[in-house]
Amino acid sequence: MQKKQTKPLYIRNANEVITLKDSSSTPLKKEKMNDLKVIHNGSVWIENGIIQAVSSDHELTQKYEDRIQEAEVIDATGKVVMPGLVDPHTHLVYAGSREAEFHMRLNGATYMEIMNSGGGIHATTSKTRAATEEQLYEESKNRLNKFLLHGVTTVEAKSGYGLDWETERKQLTVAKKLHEDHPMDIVSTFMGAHAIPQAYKNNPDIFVSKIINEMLPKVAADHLAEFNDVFCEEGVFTPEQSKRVLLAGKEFGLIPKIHADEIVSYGGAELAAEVGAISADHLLKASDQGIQMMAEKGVIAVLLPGTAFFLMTEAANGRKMIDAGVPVALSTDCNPGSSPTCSLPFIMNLASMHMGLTVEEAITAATINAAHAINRGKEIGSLEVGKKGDIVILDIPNYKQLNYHYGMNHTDTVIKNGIIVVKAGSLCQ
Ligand code: IZC
Ligand code: ZN
Repeated sequence: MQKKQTKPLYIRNANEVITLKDSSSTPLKKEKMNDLKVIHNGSVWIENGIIQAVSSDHELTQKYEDRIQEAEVIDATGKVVMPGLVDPHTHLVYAGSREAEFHMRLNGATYMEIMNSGGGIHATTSKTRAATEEQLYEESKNRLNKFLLHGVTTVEAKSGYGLDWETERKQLTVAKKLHEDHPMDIVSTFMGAHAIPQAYKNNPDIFVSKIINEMLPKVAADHLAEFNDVFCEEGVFTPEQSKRVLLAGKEFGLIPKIHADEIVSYGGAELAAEVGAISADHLLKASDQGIQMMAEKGVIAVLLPGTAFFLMTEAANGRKMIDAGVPVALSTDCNPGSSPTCSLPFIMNLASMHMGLTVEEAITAATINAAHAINRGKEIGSLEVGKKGDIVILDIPNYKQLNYHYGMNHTDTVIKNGIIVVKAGSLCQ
């Protein structure tokens, strides 16, 4: 797909342009999450992939009077224009699928029981180890296309289905290649500490040392990731082991992230605050003290209500976290076991229905706060002069309909780096 646009792009006269304009360079908290800074009858001028102006159609038509002829014009009359959605937590690069486990769960088995009997993450690890780099690339590219069709223009992608260096590197290499070849931007996270491999079942600390002494140095030396994540959960990595891995990653310049307090309350939120993680993700069972500590340290809560939905458990208490002053972001958690979806808009709907977020808070959480959760708050997540031309045009007359028609895809047009990549709901080739 093409990566360069020569003509300026002029998106004109949207019913609503959701700008999320904010002069601070930190994630939005509390009542600020409700302020979308909407322009009615708004327009956006993009050039060289970067937003040059966002204002009323009247103002921009005057400003660019002499240049409209040379621009490619998109008429957004009757529609909503908003920042491209950002997904800050995905397990994008994997092989195969696990629908058989879904049926086992429908018959009463739990996610952890399946994992402990050698399925779950272990099943995907076997398939990912066996896949060629080309197969992994094709499967992951397919998912990226589905994300784009749902208005997502940047995703974070974790490794963690190798649990050996060769396969972890293969996953991170695929993510890097897709970042270069595909219109989507991909931000990589190393997650060697995703599960204890079967071979180390009785010696988990030896595996932890392997991650620290053998894998992390190579991730850093080859610039394969920016973040370092750990599945801190009872039966997986203890808070002590998680802390070792995260602090060691920090020594190599990798920013900590944590899968925290998903299934039991395990001190994950507290650990996130203690090690200075950029985000703590899941948090269904986070303690009040952990939430308080996250608020004090400004750790972003990346909430994944699709996972609770798919595992048929109660979602995290997003309302309580926002009220406590924790900046909240949203994500699909796209993975083959606990959240096989690329629909971030559906996750936004769940955030309102099952976590008590307003429509406005859900939009903030899937754009500017999600961008901050992957350290991209200065480049994406809002429509402001100087930011990337990453924009979604929705075929709805006002943003409140985004969460209202649940399970539907309103994406009409997607613009990535100032280039139209989805038109009338279909991918441009
Ligand atoms: O493949 O099950 N929770 N990691 C932690 C996952 C879910 C992914 C999976
Ligand atoms: Zn995850």
